[in-house]
Amino acid sequence: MIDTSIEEDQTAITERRARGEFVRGVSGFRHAVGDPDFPAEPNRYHLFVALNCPWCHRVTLARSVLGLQDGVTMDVAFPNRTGKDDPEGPNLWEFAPNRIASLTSETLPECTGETGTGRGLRLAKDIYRAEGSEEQSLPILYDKKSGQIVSNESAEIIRMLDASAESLGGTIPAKRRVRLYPDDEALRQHIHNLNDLIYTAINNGAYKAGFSSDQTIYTAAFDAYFEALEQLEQLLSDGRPFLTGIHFTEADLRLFPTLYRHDPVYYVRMKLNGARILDYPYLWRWLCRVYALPGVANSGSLVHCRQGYFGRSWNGVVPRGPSKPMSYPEAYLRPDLAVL
Ligand SMILES: N[C@@H](CCC(=O)N[C@@H](CS)C(=O)NCC(=O)O)C(=O)O
Repeated sequence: MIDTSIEEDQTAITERRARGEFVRGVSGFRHAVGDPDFPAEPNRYHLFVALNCPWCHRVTLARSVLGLQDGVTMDVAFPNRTGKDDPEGPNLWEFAPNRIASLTSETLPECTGETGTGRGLRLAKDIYRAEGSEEQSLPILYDKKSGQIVSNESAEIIRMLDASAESLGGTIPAKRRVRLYPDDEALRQHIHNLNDLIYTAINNGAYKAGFSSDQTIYTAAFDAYFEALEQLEQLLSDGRPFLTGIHFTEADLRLFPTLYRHDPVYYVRMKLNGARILDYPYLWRWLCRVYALPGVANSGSLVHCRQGYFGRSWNGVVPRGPSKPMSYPEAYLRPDLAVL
């Protein structure tokens, strides 16, 4: 049985997909930094990400809050995939720093070429092809020394970065650095339980709502998503700053990418228009609190999110809002916007 806090159950995947259910596949590369072939060393590992992808957002967050910006290098793909006129085919992640975003009519300054392999590849798919794999997903953790993919599973990548932060070249001294997955067994159990709920109903649930073409599956995903938000609002209503108590952990990190996208993107794109996060005062304060942590604000980009999610859906036009009560992400600097 697959751990549902990491990946979806793959039972009857063909039939489920044929019925219109969005079912996420499994990640094929599951090595770990710390394995004999992949020792933890500064400046040996590289991340390939797209800033609109919420799974990539987990790893950019972990890299920043752990102070690994120097120790683990990174390339950023353009938020829209290749088009149908591309010689390699449509729907592929591309490293294209010169591509123009329709939202801004400019290039996106965060986008880079591909620098991790030393071969200046254009597509993420080319990184997989070099290993005989047909996968194409981001994020990828890559070993620059051996020229191999270590892992393409974000849930596991963030654990590795946390466990080996020091040896990977982390710049924050251990006593000041957050521990995403602390040693305490009871706390770990609490994190597992939260991960399970957050992955199934919220992180992946948002995709199930937005990308399934069956009304019944959509309705179930919509209901589960808002029930889970309600449950987390209750949990935070005792005044605790973070989900497990006083410390920011992996559970908070994994909730953040979805809630950060909810009001400005998912409310419309994933048809999750039951409520805004702004309508949940405790969740809103939690969101602002996490946004204010050092390294968090600049590990994501709502420009990339809006360009990526809307630029490939419907007619490709990107909605302008929200503008009331404020534009985003500036709203995340205002915990007081939601009245307790
Ligand atoms: N299990 C993976 C899932 C990653 C994933 O689904 N990434 C999406 C982007 S949001 C992707 O690249 N999918 C492949 C594709 O659509 O071509 C993880 O969490 O790391």
